[in-house]
Amino acid sequence: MLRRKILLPIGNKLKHYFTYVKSDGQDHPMSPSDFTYGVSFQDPATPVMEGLIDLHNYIVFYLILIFLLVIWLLTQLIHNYFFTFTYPKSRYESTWIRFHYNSMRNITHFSRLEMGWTVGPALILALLGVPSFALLYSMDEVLTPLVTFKAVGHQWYWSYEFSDSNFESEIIFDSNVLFEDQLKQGEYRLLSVDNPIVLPIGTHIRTVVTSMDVLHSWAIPACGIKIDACPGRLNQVFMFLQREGTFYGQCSELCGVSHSIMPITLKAVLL
Ligand SMILES: [Cu+2]
Repeated sequence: MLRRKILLPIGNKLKHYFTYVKSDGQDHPMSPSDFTYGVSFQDPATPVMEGLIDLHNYIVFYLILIFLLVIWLLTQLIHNYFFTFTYPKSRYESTWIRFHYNSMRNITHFSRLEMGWTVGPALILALLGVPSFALLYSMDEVLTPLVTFKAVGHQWYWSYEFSDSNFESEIIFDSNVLFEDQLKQGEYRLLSVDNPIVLPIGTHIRTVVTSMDVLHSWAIPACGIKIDACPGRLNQVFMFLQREGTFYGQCSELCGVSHSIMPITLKAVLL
């Protein structure tokens, strides 16, 4: 009864979230990266994104400790404040008030404690700063890239240029969004483009980002990339794709009325 009336319907509802229908019409188990209602980061495709996720988890550890400490201090404060203005109604209450008075007495004008709560946060900041700077500078590291390409922002599409001397001839193409009536099964609305950029895995890639008109931002969360595209200026960013896949991003700088229709689709392939 319980199983048929309650558990099975709930299970079927949940199954809907954990499966998706592929083009063959069959339900297939989802991989964690396909999770429709995910709230965390996308699966990383580059070492930089792995580092960013690790740093995030590291910082959240301290964040939880500080949160618990502050909540504990606040409850103690409210508790003691309450007892300060309470006239004892019984012997039991007066014992409690005395206990709290005695336990709080040492907290005011306590110079060693004050030194502690000055030095403690400074130490925590240093603990957060060291891995953060290490990651920041490693992201800027220039490793001789095999492929260099240029991503140029336009109102409102991206164009890509492979005009490196490594290539026999220049490859220049525009990458426009696919509108709803152009989408095929498996493509994403406002994320899929007609000409995705195809890049090799397992090699160092340099992206040079600029803009033709206004500020745009070239961003792919799975690759840990978000870099401004400024007119008249070249910004460079490095990536080392570790796995095959299709990675999506969007322009991340408010650039005009059609800011939402200039996504980025990157296909990482094994060459
Ligand atoms: Cu833009």
